[in-house]
Amino acid sequence: MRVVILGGDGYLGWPTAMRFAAQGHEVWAVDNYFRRTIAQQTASEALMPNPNLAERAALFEATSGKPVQVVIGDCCDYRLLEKLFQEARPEAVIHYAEQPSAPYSMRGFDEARITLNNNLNTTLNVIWAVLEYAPHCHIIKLGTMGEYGTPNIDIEEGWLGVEHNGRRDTFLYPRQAGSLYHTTKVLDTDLLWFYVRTHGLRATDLMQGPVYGLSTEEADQDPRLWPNFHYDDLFGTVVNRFLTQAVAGIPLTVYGRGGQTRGYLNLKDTLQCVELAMLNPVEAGELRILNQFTEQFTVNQLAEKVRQAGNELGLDVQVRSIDNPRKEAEEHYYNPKHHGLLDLGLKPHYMTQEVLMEMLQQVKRYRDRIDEKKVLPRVKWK
Ligand code: USQ
Repeated sequence: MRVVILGGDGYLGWPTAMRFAAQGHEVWAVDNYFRRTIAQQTASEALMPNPNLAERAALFEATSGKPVQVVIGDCCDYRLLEKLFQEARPEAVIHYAEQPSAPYSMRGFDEARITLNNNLNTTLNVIWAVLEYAPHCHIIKLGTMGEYGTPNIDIEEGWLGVEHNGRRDTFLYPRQAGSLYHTTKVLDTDLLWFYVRTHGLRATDLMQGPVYGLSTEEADQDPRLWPNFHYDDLFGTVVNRFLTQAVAGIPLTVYGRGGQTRGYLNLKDTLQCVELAMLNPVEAGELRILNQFTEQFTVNQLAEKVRQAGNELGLDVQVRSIDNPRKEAEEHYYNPKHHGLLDLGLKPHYMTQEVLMEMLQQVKRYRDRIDEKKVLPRVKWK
């Protein structure tokens, strides 16, 4: 298939570009290094040095023989997408091109505005590029489980049947996000749903939980192909942070009481999920919403798992609760459905001790590059 990956330099975008190219798809990876730039501006650089996108693509082509076409540019610039969509006529577009950090979006007015502008403008541009230049193209957009928040009822897969005064209808599941970043994803879903209803787009919105890992079949060929791995308080997700803290001898930073529960998944499963969505497109006029995670844990359970894996490797891992910089429920009901992707054929890679130990070994190779100043939270919600 001809597939355009927006945000192709990112933690998920680059591994996806390699995977699809390896499978023989024709791939365009688009990025303006926005995440690299704001990471540098906030002293939140990734653990490993990552070659730039053109260098990565050249390295990957040298090892695999498969090309990834690189486009450096800003998806907020509609002219860039117009030109690309006219040339590529994509059958699928994977939309990752968003500011991905909740804490960054809560840092101040400028970061709030940047997050809102970037995320919504990009989504609107993608929708219009499809409408005008590739009307059959399947939009696969990365949303987040954080759109739902932590309601005190079961979380359905995107939609909720409601009975009211003896009548029944189905609506988008109520959403109440916990950060401005997560709220932009709620707004993205509404935008998509509007254009699906009115213009007959075909779209899949993936409600993904926090991802962990470094390893994919393609990245394992050469550490220079690894995705950007963040352990800082802004761009690092909790498992990647805990693993790095364990290696550096920093007590694992459990925020508050640690009962916060989320649905997690291995990076390898993100690739499977996106591929399954692409290979099983929806009909025109359909918005499919899939909850994308494989298992759920509290923060305390994660810390305990990392502590045990670290101890197996002879690391003395301590766990310490610190003041929660976020405004979120620290003990709550959490029961989200997630059978859509399993029904499509997802084969999960679970968070076993072996998987955690392998990741600890990978991080240990870069022990000297861990900067302790990047670890403690620098942004407070309230
Ligand atoms: N947490 C800690 N200690 C830490 C870091 C995080 O206790 O050192 C807690 C957080 O308070 C939260 C949970 O761990 O309750 C998850 O935090 P996270 O930073 O891993 O995830 P989050 O900020 O929600 O965002 C990440 C990605 C985002 C994606 C989201 C999926 O950065 O792009 O949308 O995961 S979800 O969390 O399901 O909304």
